[in-house]
Amino acid sequence: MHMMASTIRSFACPPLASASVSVRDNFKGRTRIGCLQERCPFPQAMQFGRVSMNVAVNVSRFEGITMAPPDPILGVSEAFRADKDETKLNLGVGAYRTEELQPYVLQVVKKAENLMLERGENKEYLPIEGLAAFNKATADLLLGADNPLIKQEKVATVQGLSGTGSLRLAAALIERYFPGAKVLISAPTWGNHKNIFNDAKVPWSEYRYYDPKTVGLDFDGMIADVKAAPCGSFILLHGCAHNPTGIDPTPEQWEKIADVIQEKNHIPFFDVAYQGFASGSLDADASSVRLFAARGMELFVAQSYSKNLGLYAERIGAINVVCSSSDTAVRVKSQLKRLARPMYSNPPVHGARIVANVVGDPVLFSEWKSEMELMAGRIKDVRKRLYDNLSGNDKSGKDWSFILRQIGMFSFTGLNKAQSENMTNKWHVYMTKDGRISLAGLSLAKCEYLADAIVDSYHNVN
Ligand code: KET
Repeated sequence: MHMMASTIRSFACPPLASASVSVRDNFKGRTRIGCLQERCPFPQAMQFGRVSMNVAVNVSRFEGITMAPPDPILGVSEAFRADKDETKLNLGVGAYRTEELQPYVLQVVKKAENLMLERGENKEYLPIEGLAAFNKATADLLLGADNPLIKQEKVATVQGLSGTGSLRLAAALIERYFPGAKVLISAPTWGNHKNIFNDAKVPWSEYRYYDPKTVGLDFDGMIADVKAAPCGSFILLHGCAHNPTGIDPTPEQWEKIADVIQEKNHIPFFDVAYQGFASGSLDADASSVRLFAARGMELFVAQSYSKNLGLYAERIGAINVVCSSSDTAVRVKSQLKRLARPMYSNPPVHGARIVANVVGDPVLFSEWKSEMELMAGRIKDVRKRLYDNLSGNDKSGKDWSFILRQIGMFSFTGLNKAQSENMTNKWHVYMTKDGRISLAGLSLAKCEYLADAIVDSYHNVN
C-alpha cells in the first residue's frame, strides 16, 4: 500500500527513522505538514509534488537495517572462497572431504537415489510431521529398533529441517509450553545454539564444560551448575562428539549427569548431530541417549543426517520427544505439527526418502555402516598424523596428546582468537575463531603444513 499508492500522503511517511531523516535533509525548505495517516510514527513528514516524490521513492524503507556480521562458522567458508592463495585450507565448517579435499557423496546415497528414480516417486506434499517411513527409521536408529519405548508408542517424532530446524522446533515448543523455563548450554558449544534459543525467545545460561587447564571435561563444574539450575530446566547435551571440544563424558560420568538431572526434575535435551561419526558405530554413539531413555526419563532429541549420511544440503533430521505415555506423545506431536505448519508448512521429501531407503534396506544399511567407518577412520588417521607432525615440529616440549584424546570431526586446538587469526592471515588456514579446526576438511598430505602453522601461531602470537 505504501509503495503503490500515488497519494502524496503515503510517500510522505517512511516507516524508518533514518529514512525520514534523509527525506528531510533532501527536501529542506519544502512545506512540512503533519501526517494524516493513523498512528504514523512521523507526524512531521512532508508533503510535496510529483517530482519530489520520485526522489522520495529512492530513499530506502530499509535504511534502518544495519549490516549483520558474518556467521562465525558459515562465514568462514565465504572468506575461504574469496582467498586466491593456492595453499589455502578450509577447516571451518564441519563437512567431510576426501583425501583429495573434495566433497563426498556416499555410495549408498547414490544407490538410494537411483532406487527412487526407478520407482518414479511423486513430489506431492508430505504430511506436516514428515515421511512416515523416515520417522520410523530415525527413531529406530536413535533408540534401537527393539526399544520398548517405540513399541509402546511413547516417542513423538517429527521430521525437521535437519538438526538446526529440529532444534528450532523444539525451542518453539519450549517457549510455548514452558514459558520462562531456562535452557542450560555447555560452555563452549556449537555457535548456533545460542542463536536458536535467542530467536525462539527461550532464556538460556551456560554450564561449565571445558577446562582449559586439563584440556578436558570440567566434570565437577558441570555437575555443580546443573545442580544449581532452577528445577525443571532443560539441559542441552551433545549426544556424542561434543562440538567444538571433541570431549565427551565417560559412561560413568553420563550416569552421574543423569542422576543429577533426575534429582532436579530437569528435562534432558540431546543434540545428536554426529551419530556414527564419533566412534564409527551408530549404536555406541547413541548410548548416552539410550542410557537416559532406559531410566524412564522424558527427553528431547534433535537428530541430523548432515554429517553421517553426508546430506548437508538436503536438510534432513528430526525432533523426537520421548514421553511417559503414548497419550502424551500423541498430544506433543500434535503441537509440534501445529508449530511447524505456519513456519514452513511441511518438510522436504528427498532426504527423508534417502534415509528411509538406506536404513530400511538391510544391504544398504550395512553398506552405510562400512562407509561411515571409512569416513570416521580417515578422520582418525588425519588426527594421528597431525599429532605426529606437531610433536615432531614443536621443539618446545609442549604436550599435544590432547588432540588424540578428542573425538569426532573437530579438534579444539586451544589457539586463541589472535592465534586463530594468524592461522588465516599468514597461513591461509581458515578456521573458527574459537580455535576449532575441522579434521574432516584436512588431508594426510596437508598435516605437516598445518602443524607448521599451528606451532608458529601458538609460539609467536600472544
Ligand atoms: N548440532 C551440532 C552440534 C552441530 O555441530 C551442527 C552443525 C548442527 C546441530 C546442525 O547441523 P544441520 O546441518 O542443521 O543438521 N554443525 C556444523 C555446521 C554448521 O555450523 O551449520 C559445524 O559446526 O560446522
